[in-house]
Amino acid sequence: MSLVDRTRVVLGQAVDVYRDTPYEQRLAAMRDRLDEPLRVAIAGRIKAGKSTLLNALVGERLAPTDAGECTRIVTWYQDGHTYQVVAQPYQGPPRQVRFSREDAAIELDLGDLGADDVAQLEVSWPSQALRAMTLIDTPGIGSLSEQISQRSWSLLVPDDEETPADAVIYLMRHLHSNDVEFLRAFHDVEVSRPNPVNAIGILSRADEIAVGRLDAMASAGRIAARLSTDPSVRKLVQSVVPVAGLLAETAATLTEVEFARLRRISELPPAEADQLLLSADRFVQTMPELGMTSIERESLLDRFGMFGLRLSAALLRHGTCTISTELARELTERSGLAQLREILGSLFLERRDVLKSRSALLALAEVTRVHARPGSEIIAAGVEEIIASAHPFNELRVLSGLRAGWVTGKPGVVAELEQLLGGSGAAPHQRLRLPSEASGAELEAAADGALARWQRRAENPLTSAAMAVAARVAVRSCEGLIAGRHSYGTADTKAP
Ligand SMILES: Nc1nc2c(ncn2[C@@H]2O[C@H](COP(=O)(O)OP(=O)(O)OP(=O)(O)O)[C@@H](O)[C@H]2O)c(=O)[nH]1
Ligand SMILES: [Mg+2]
Repeated sequence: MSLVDRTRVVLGQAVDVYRDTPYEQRLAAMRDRLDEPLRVAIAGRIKAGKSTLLNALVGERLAPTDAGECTRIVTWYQDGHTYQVVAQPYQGPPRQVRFSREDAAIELDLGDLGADDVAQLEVSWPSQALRAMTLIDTPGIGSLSEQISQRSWSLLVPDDEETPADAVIYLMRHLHSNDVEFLRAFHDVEVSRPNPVNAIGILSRADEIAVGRLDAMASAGRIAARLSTDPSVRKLVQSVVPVAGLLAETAATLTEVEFARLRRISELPPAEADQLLLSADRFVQTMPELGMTSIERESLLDRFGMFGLRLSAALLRHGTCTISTELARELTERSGLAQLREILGSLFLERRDVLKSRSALLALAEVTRVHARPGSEIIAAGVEEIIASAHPFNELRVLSGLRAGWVTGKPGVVAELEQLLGGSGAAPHQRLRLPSEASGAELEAAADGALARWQRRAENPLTSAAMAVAARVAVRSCEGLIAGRHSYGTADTKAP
């Protein structure tokens, strides 16, 4: 039986044990959650670019950016049949919130509710992207003690049993001591809660890194690569990717009017265009013959940033792009969003069942611990059995052990182990370090080779105790690959 099926069964038993108690409904909801999209929270410091990135991922300007009281409320964005916004006030029943679309961005009207009265907002929006994952936008974390930070904090590290998010995208503009403090605190709590296995780091607003110069993304890439190998960062997130969220958001929602204005800039003689794009002030205030008001220029600047303007002008001038859809595609590619999507796919979506089961089992373990009643000890034992025996969890455990530095070895061996266990993606070719077009025979040969190597390591008396345990898990992963039960992310788990 697959991990997610085993989890469903034990949750079903728990619903029976807790029938007619206040927990019955919650347990049933946990079971339903197994069939819902993965829940991914977007977290980080104030103005890190969280809401902008969310919009880029959805491809629409749903989340309010910049000012506005709604940025202070935890907001869920989920796929739905209709467009609807519901507020969950701290007091009183949920209520529908009126919204309008202005300038392509949605505006909410909370009516007589203040932002402080609302525990969370739930936005339903028909969207392909949201069908794969529900996104949770969180208020910026300034200091851990602040009241608003507290809301994000309690979403990510709740006091009670259920973690609302299965995985976290953590935005950092550059590593700040607060980031480390924040990440540590939410990684402290056992295997279940966010740990490097379900957290991805983003070096956000990457276009601003080299003050918007055309090589900004390359510099950002180097910084992100350095961060990704920094041991203190590796303990906290799987990897760090640079993303220029604003550019990605704008590319996804580019209008023909904007395109026409960019074209006008690109048609200036190069020296003049360079002068105009030297600074934001110059762009807004000089060259009246351009025929754009300062308001139009400001809005272009808000949508693209200096880097986006320079890049777009260059792409149009060199003829790399001639129509708006081409420009949009090129900007998306260069924003880092495509790479982020790929990583989200291989690290989160491919192992969504493992991540969802993990959230559910941890929550269930907590319910049985805190609210024991007749029969609950059997449930607790069942949960423990799954957590201890399910192979995907063993893989996750070893992966976090590697990240935390408990499992050590030669760098080459550690790197191989990490990939074999799905640290860079759960697909067989990713585990076996082969190109995606590798043939079945190549995969098989690589899996056989890996099996022999890891068996030797597991049995070698000179292997450290921790590495021997890890090697045995690797052997199981190889056996799984050979048996064709490769997508551990979604498929089976029980030892044969
Ligand atoms: N240049 C540039 N600006 C960005 C980028 N992402 C966001 N911004 C700008 O940064 C400001 C804050 O962006 P938001 O997306 O609202 O940031 P946030 O993290 O959601 O902010 P809070 O929710 O208030 O904490 C806005 O003015 C954005 O336009 C980016 O990738 N590049
Ligand atoms: Mg925000």
